Amino acid sequence: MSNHLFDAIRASAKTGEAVFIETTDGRRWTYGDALSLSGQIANAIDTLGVRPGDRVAVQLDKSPLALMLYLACVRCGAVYLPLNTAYTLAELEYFIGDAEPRLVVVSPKSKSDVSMVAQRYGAIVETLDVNGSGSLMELANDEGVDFIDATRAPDDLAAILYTSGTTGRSKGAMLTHDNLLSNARALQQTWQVTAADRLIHALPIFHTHGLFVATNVTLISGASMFLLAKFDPDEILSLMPKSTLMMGVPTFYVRLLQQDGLKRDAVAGIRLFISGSAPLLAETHAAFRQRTGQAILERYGMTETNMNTSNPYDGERRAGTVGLPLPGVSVRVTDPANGHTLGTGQTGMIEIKGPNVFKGYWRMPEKTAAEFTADGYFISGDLGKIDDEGYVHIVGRSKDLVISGGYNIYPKEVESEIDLLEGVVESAVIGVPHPDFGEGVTALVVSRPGATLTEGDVLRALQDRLAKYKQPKRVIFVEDLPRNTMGKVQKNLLRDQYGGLYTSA
Ligand code: MLC
Ligand code: AMP
Repeated sequence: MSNHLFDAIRASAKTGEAVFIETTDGRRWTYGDALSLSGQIANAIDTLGVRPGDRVAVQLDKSPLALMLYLACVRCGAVYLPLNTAYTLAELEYFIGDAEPRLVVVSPKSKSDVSMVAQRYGAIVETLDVNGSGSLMELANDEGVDFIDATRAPDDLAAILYTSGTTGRSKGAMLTHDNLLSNARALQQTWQVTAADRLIHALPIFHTHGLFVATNVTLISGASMFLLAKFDPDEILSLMPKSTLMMGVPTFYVRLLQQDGLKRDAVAGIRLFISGSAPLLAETHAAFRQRTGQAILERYGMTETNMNTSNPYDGERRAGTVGLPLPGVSVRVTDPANGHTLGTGQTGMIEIKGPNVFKGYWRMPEKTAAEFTADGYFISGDLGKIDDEGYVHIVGRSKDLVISGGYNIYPKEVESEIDLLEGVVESAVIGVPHPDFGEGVTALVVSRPGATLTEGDVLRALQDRLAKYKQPKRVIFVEDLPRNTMGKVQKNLLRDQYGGLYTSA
C-alpha cells in the first residue's frame, strides 16, 4: 500500500520538529503540524464523500492551510484542481462544469456566489479562510490527526491544472503522482536543495511554479519556507538575511532592482536566485549580477511538462538561455514543416519527453493526441535552438500566447469577449514589451462606422468577464487589421508597429 507522492513527502518529514512554513508574522508550522493538519483535513474530505480520483477544486487566497489542503488531497487520492484567485465567476463556472469536482473549497466571502454555480454541477462547497476559520476547518477540527493514505500508483492523477487554449476552451492538464515527484527530485538534485535551505516563497500557489516547483521541492528536501501572501519587495529584502533560496518570475527581479536596498551584502545569505515562467531579459540578469554579485539561474517549464531545463548550479549560468535538460528529460528541436530533428544551432519547435510530461488533457483525447508526436514527444509550441554545449535557447513561440508577469493570456479568449461588444467589427490582441510585466496585453479594435465606443467602455465591459491580468493594459482603435493573402491577421506587423507603446518615454 503506497501513495507515490505522499510517501516521499512523509519520508522527508521524519523529524516532525523541523519547520516547514514560517509566515511573516513569525508563526510556524512544523512538518509534524503538516502531517497532523493534512490528516485532519483528509479525514474531513473523506467524510464529505470525496473518493480517490474525485476532483477537489480550490480557489483560495494563499495561506499555510491552503497548502495543508493540497497535501490532504494528495493523501486522499483526490485530484487537486487549483484555480487562480483572479478568475471571475464566469470563468469559474467553466472549470467547475468541465472538471465536475466533488468538492469546491473557496474563501467564506465567495461562498454564496460559488454555491449557485456549484449546485448546478452537483458539487459540495466548503470554505477555508487564511486564518484557519471556515466550514472545512470546522469539520477538520472534529477529526483525528491519523489518516490512512489512499493507495496511489505513479501513474494516478494528483492534479489538474487548467491552461488556456489557443482556440477557445481551456484545457485541463492531467498531472500524475510521478510527474510531480520525478520533477521535484530532478530539481532538488539540480539545485542541490537540502533540509538546511529556507526558501522565500512569494509566488501564487495555483500554478506549477509556486505549487509544484516551490512547494514540492521544499517538501521532498525537508527544507523550510517563508510563505508570503504575495510579492512584496520590502518583505523579501527583510527576509533575505534569514533565507537561502528565492524563486520568482522575471517581474520579481525587475521590481527588486528598483529597490535601493538590493545590494551585495543584503543578498549575501542567499545561495541561489531562480527565475522562470517567462523570459528573463539578459539586461535584467546583468543588472542583477552587477548589483548583487549573483547570477540568477534561469529554468524553463510548462504546466503540461513541469520543468524541462535548467541552467547549471555549478557550471555557467548563461543569460538568455534556459540551460540544459533536467536529469531524465529529453529535449529536441524539430522542423515544424516535417518534424525532422534539427541540428545544433538550428531554430525549430522545442519538443519534450520524460517522466515530467503530463498524461493528457482532461476529457480531450483528440487535443492530447494532436500535441504529441508519433514517438511520444510533447510539442511545446515554443521555438528554440540548442547550442553546441547543449544549452537551450527559447527564441519565440509558435502558439499565439502573451505572458504578462508570468501569467499566460491567450489572445483568442480576450478577442472573443471584445468581439461580442456592440459596435465592434473585430479585434486583435497582442503582447508588446512592457517594462514591468515583460509583455503588456494590448487590444487593437476595429469599430463600426459611427460607433461611439471608447477604450473605457471596452475595459469596463471586460471587468466581470475576464480576470484582471487578462484585461488589456491599452485598447487602441484602428481602421483595419493587416492581413496576409490567406486572410490571417498579421500580428507580427502589429507587434512591430506598437512595440514602443509601454517602453518609449
Ligand atoms: C497583476 N496584474 C497584472 C498581473 N498581476 N496584470 C498583468 N499581468 C500580471 N501578471 C494587475 C493587477 O490586478 C493590478 O490591476 C495591476 O495589474 C497592477 O497590479 P500589481 O499590484 O502591480 O500586481 P501584483 O499584485 O504586484 O502582481 C504582479 C506579480 C504577479 C508579477 C507579482 O502577477 C505574480 O505573482 N505573478 C506570478 C505568476 C506566476 O506564478 N506564474 C507561474 C505560472 S506557471 P489594478 O488595475 O487593479 O491596479 C508557468 C510554468 C513555469 O508559467 O515555467 O513556471
Ligand atoms: P504555462 O502554460 O503557464 O505553463 O506557461 C508555459 C510557457 O511559459 C512556456 O511554454 C514558455 O513559453 C514560457 N516559459 C516558461 N519558462 C520560460 C523561460 N524561462 N523563458 C521563456 N519562456 C518561458
